Amino acid sequence: MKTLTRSIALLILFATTPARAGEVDVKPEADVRYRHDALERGDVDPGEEGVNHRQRIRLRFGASGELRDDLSLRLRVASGDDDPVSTNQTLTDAFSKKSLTLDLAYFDYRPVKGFSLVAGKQPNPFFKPGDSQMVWDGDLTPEGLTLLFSRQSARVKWFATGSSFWVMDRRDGEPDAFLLAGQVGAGVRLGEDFLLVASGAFYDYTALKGRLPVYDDDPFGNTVDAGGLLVNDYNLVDGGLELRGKAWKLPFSLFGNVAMNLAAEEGRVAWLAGASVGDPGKPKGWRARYQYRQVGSDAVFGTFSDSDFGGGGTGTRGHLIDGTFTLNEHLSFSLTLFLSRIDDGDDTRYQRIQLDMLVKY
Ligand SMILES: [Ca+2]
Ligand SMILES: [Ca+2]
Ligand SMILES: [Ca+2]
Repeated sequence: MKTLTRSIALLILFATTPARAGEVDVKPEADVRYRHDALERGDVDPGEEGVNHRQRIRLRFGASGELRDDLSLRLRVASGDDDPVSTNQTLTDAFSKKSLTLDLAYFDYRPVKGFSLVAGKQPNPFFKPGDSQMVWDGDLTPEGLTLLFSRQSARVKWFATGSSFWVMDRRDGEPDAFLLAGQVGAGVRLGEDFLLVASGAFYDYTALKGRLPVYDDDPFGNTVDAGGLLVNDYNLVDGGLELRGKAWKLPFSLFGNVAMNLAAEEGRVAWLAGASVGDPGKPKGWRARYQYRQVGSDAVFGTFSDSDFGGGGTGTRGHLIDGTFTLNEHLSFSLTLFLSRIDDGDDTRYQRIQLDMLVKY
């Protein structure tokens, strides 16, 4: 199946290379990240058993085509196995050949000004304050249909997003599991230098409660019963706020995100607050960022939340510090530090350092 996916993906990529594309405006995209990852779980001294060093690569390679003014399509393959929240490939197994997977495959149709219909395996359409991964891991590419609306006036940009995503296709009369999601928000310009973005969302999962976890038989921190079945439904309300601006010529951002699962009785709240300074978007640009996060065991759906913080999933709390330096338009460096604890009854300490080199075009 994997070989088939890879062959189809590569075929389409070749078919859309600029030389053969005729009138269509095709843009290739690619990035490769090389990462050193050091994880320490539990109260052990560094260097002792319990610290795991590893190096990992991530490749993403694709193309997008503007077919008409109102229609575009995009395809991307990535390294890794089929993990929904990671495309990393650990360097291991005697230089064995590594697999490619289908990461994005969708089209974007804009029949009316301000409206957009996105269909397929697509980028996450929801606004996330400060790139927060509390509810949605940054690698997640959901599958289904999204309708987007946006309207720009002099100082305010309104946006509304509605999605119907297929979480699990089941058969033999078993109900399929969906994620039905809606988000509304606005970005407001305040004076010359400030932008305030506020959002509110409702994320309703169907047909999860009383069933097995949907990926890898792992609830990723969510509560399961003695038989391994999910105890709760997930009906999330989510609020986000971000203030971007400039102070003493330095770009900064303040951000916060709160989510609550209305269907759970315990561990139902998650929140995050943080700040960043700098802008890594240009050559010689840099950014330093800090956030504190607390995620109740059933506050969000664990399978789709951050795969790195606290070892991944829910039932975590702690600090996240990261810095990025962009040397030139193709090369940047990052350092990320996780200082967290896991709500596993023992309050296990989880620390992690990631050192990244990223090359992209
Ligand atoms: Ca991830
Ligand atoms: Ca079905
Ligand atoms: Ca529900």
